Amino acid sequence: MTAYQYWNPGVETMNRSELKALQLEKLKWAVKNALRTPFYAKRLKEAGVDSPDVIKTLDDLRRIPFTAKHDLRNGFPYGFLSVPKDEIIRLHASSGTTGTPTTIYFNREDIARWTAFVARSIYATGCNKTDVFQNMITYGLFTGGLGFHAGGEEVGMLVIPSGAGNTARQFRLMRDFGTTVVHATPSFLLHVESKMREEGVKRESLKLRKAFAGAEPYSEDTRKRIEALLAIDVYNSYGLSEMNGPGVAFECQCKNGLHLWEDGYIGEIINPDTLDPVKEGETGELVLTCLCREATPLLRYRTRDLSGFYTEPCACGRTHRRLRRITGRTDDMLIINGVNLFPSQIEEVVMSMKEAGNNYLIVVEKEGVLDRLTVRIEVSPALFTDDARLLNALKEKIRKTLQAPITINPRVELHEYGSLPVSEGKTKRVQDNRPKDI
Ligand code: DLL
Repeated sequence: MTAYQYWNPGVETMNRSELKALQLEKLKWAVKNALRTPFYAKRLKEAGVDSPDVIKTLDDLRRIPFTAKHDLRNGFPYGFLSVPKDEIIRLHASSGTTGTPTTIYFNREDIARWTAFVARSIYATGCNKTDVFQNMITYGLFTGGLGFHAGGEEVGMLVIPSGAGNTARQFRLMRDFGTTVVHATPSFLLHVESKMREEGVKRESLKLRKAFAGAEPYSEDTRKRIEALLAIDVYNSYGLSEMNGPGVAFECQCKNGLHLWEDGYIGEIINPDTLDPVKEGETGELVLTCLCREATPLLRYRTRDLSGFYTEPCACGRTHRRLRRITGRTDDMLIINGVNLFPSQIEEVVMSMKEAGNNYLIVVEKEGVLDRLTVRIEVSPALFTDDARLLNALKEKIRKTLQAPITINPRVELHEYGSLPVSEGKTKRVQDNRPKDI
């Protein structure tokens, strides 16, 4: 029997009606904060929510309009600030693609509350103060570095702020200090494994037993691959800068969906087209309301992430609902000659094929009037050969395996192990080279 670890059993296993009562109380607090910001003062009043007293039950949440990323951008720099500037002690920002950053400000209590959620998440995976934690992710404006750093310290682990990149140094730190847990993007973990082989690092020389992997979508097959190659347990970690960063939803030792910490966040799943709630258990866009940050309130924020709630309870005893693995975003869907394709569909196939290496890239181009999909795949070192006949047979096998589930006939290019670009941060798996004005 697994002895499940709770950071705060009173809250983590609270019955659903108590949890909802707590959410209602915190929602009123969040609305009160929001009314102090220039953005919500206008937006909420227009919607008739001019006081927290309008919120009488959790269903009244639906009286609050959605907030979108472009609202945050338009509110830059201080449109969402609810406290005097001299009370804020930190900011985090994501640059996005269009240039104007989305910026979140924290006061001292906000940082403490966020840290407690990250600590709870780390503890839920079975880590404790005896662990040595190497945080192999970017520090800086990105929330993954400082967020996990503070959470790890709160748990009492020895935290090594190694940051991302430089695998040779990562291996040295792991050996010197007996690292037991690492945090990285899943693609960086795959890269670490390739480098281990290349540099002849023996698995037995390391004490590694767990990894937290998140910040980008990955499939169950990718998790299994990392677990098998590195002989560790991998826990899925979900968060976004707008909701503080990591520590929003996290897998427990059951590794079967991510507990959304519902005393910190209210989660809704909506149909992104009609904006109506989907039926219990169905997939849709995740909308989050932050109940744990004072300085920058965000209510009913449209994450664009696609997920859904599991309906059955978790064996660990936690009552906070679990989100299914995030498969992609409403905005990363590719339309190829009219067929909808999510990059995650390709990843599932690539990661389930033992012939495929750890890295791949999806390229979309125009060929005449038609779209052309090419999947560049690294091949396992043992299979890469000069024999054109063998390579062609392998290419054909991969092409057929891909074509069946995606219903698009892709061009497959095989690449030598370690030759496709690797990123230290979030990996860009899609290159859409089609002209934008067509
Ligand atoms: O990625 C926060 C974070 C840091 C999460 C470290 C986990 C670990 P952003 O840079 O704002 O924040 O990016 C947020 O990344 O809306 C999702 O689209 C995606 N994402 C994050 N975690 C996962 C995950 C951080 N576990 C955006 N699975 C989110 C799938 C994820 N996508």
